Amino acid sequence: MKRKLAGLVPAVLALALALAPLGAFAAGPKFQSATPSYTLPDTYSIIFDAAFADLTGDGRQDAVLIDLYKNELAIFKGNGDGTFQDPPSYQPVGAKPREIAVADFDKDGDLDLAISNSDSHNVSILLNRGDGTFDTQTFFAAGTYPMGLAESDFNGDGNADLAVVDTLSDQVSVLYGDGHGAFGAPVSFFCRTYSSLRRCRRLQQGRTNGSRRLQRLRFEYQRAAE
Ligand SMILES: [Ca+2]
Ligand SMILES: [Ca+2]
Ligand SMILES: [Ca+2]
Repeated sequence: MKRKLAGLVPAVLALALALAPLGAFAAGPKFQSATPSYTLPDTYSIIFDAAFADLTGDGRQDAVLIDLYKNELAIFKGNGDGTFQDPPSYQPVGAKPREIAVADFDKDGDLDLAISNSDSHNVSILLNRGDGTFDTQTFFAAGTYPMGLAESDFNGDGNADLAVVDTLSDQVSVLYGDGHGAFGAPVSFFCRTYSSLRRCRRLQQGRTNGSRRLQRLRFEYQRAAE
């Protein structure tokens, strides 16, 4: 559903890498220059995560970048030929946004966005109007200093849920979705020890065919422990 580039990268780099042909990586660590490239206009912009999904419903992949410095998203609409419309549109999010998850949280047929905001200790939910514009964000509490973020239907009720890694408390918080774009209070699982990590693994395994999600959660655990 999306491609992600996690971590701190220069503001111009994320889309440049995204646009590089896959063949450029096949023969070794050679990078092909990617043109055009896209740059966020603010000198201090810091792209912390990126996601690629069709947010406008036209069958073309769009790009969403998190600007950690400005506490906002930049959304580049895709042209379907490897280029994007520039300038992007912007959406405010919480304090120090970290990661993006994409899913249809209100089950109306278009893709919505969830953003973990570490310094406001919550998740922003942006519901898509169907054309790549979004309703005013809604915040949901997500533990202490949330960073890593993954979506899945963890309890099998057909509604997309969120798992958030709370980096200052070494725990994973799960926010269960109601299928209308809202989420319940976070349910936390400690992951400091191996036994409690196994409990988190079982949480993931409760999802049907959830092996890929399991790997993701384990990865996030490792990041949280750094
Ligand atoms: Ca699109
Ligand atoms: Ca939706
Ligand atoms: Ca669910």
